[in-house]
Amino acid sequence: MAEHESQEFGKADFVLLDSVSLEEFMANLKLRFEKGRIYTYIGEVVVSVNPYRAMNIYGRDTIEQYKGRELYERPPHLFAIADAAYKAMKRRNKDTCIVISGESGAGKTEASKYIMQYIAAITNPGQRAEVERVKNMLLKSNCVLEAFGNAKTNRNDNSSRFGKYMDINFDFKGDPIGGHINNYLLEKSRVIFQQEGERSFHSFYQMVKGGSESLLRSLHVSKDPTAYSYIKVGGQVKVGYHRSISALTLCNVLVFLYLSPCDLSQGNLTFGVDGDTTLIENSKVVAVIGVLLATKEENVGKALLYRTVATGRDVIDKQHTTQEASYGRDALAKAMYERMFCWIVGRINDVIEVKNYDAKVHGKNTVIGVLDIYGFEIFQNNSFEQFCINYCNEKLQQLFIQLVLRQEQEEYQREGIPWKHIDYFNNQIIVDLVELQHKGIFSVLDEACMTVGKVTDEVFLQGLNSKLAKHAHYTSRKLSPTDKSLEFDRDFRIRHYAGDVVYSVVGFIDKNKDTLFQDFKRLLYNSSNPVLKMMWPEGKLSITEVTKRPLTAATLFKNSMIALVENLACKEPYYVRCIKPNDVKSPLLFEYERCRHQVEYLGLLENVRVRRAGFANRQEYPRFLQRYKMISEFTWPNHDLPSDKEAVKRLVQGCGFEHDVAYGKTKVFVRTPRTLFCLEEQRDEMVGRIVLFLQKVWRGTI
Ligand code: AD9
Ligand code: MG
Repeated sequence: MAEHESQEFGKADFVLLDSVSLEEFMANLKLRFEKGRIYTYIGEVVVSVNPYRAMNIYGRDTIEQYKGRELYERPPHLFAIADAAYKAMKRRNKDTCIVISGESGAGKTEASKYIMQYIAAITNPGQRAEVERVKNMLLKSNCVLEAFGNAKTNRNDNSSRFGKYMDINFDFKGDPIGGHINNYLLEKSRVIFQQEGERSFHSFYQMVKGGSESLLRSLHVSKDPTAYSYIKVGGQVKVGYHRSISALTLCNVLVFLYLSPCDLSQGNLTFGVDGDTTLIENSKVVAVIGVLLATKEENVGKALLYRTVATGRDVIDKQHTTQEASYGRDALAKAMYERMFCWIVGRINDVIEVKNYDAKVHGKNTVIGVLDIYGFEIFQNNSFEQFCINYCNEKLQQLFIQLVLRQEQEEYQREGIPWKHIDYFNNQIIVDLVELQHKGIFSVLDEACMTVGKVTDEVFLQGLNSKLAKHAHYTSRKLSPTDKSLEFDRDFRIRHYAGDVVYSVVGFIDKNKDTLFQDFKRLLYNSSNPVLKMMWPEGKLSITEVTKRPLTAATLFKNSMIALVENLACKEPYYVRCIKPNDVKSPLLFEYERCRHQVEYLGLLENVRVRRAGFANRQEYPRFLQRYKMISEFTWPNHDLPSDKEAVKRLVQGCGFEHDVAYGKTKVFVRTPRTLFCLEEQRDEMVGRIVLFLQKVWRGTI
């Protein structure tokens, strides 16, 4: 018996459980985890539990076992889902996407890398050089982006601090010919601050610890990470998560050499006062920044201490207070890192973009998208970044509901298939709470930011309280004064689909406005380093030309999420649902309650119910008939029944699959994949016979 059909390892598909209850589901998940079977299906959805240990299941031999196979032929695996997405794309010319979701540390990023490795391994049998180049770049880009965009958090030592959606383009042969990466909101505040126990982005420590003596000297960088206030805030400078710095040379990350050290140096800049004058206390640092930014030292000093403002027709230099100067310094450090990150993504895109492909000659190029985004997270202290990250996870959950739970049920209703509705929690209400025009939290935040004069985070919180007082998923200290989880006046709480999160409003206004004084933009634009100059085109504008208010961080993020969801929704989706078994990164521990919670909020049980009651496959009558009509004497070569529906009924009856099929208004629904396999087999056999017959006719032997 094949392993996945054996009882010893539990059920390979939750759909096969004897009865669908939370207890049975959990027992199966636990058994499989303990037996080292980290993947289980719900139909075509892969449920994955993070093993927290190296598994010997991703090698070349395993890849070979999954190549070209149907989902049910082998034990559940990411490779099977990757193969299914690939086959759908190749055989049916469909754009597909693989959406990987789950909370922080659940294994999304690792899964996305295995999926990409699989796709790379099974394509380009002809070893075309250009395709090999593209494949290498796609794989290596992961390394670079992780160095710059991942960091140790208290949830995950290698936590993605940006969202990533990667399209891989394929030619008509099914070989990758290019790709494109979209990145979403980098958590740039990490450049200047980390919570206790956390670190800044890996790249800083990799540079300080991994850079050669001469490189560091030329960059004026110390080998001691504790020398830098920006990257030691979290008290964790040890390079626990270490990837070789050589990966960085790959895409010629020139700017890394200038911007990261510059960020580091800047963190050490402090400001003081002398009478009415604000001063830079450690001018040596300014000199280093001047060198690194390829600009004059005095220009750096001026941009840090003054702001050019237009008053009527006059343009004057207004001196910063020490507080404003520190704010400007931090804003600059964050902005430079973020621009660098986007620039790196842009360079990778330049290298991997599809070139020389003529759709008119070669046919449409198709796409597999892989989404690996930051997972839902709750920290001791949750701010604007967590709010955005958790909103993003709400959006993805909503997409899952739409595509997997709702659309499926609606289709049965539409088609008149007898169907008992399966209830699930619809998180649209929380998505609305965040993003609805005029009433949602983002709107209230934008309104507060738009207000002229000094707006505080508290004003924003008041706005929330007055607009959302009655909302079932919102509360705050003011609205629930006796609630113990709301410790401070600045706190508000959202009841997310995945749990309650208390956010502190402190910093929301600043982070949303995301102001960077124009003086800095001009400083960078005027750098004699051409790459830096290119990164800051808006520095070209003079103070009197800058009038337009840029979109806020929240609006930009919301728009990018809406676009992402629209993009995913028009592709054929494949899902990987990742579960984190414990909070201590142990390979042995299956914390029951923690896993149960995830199974519940991910809607996995509902997924099983819909799937079990539902049908694996559906096809419109004419299409079904077209494909299988040769199997039945009533339908081959043409039928004389009153409708295609009647003909399909006749065909199915003839094959003896009546019990496994339902007839909708426009489509026939097939419950189990096995029936489809049988139909396919019979079809193959008949096609073979027909071909033989025709050959004989042509040869004149009949
Ligand atoms: V976050 O939302 O970016 O914070 P992810 O991406 O869900 O999170 P990640 O893939 O980074 O989590 O996994 C966390 C850690 O779990 C990894 O660094 C590995 O140490 C471990 N892990 C995850 N998946 C596997 C696996 N298939 N095999 C072995 C794994 N270890
Ligand atoms: Mg990740």
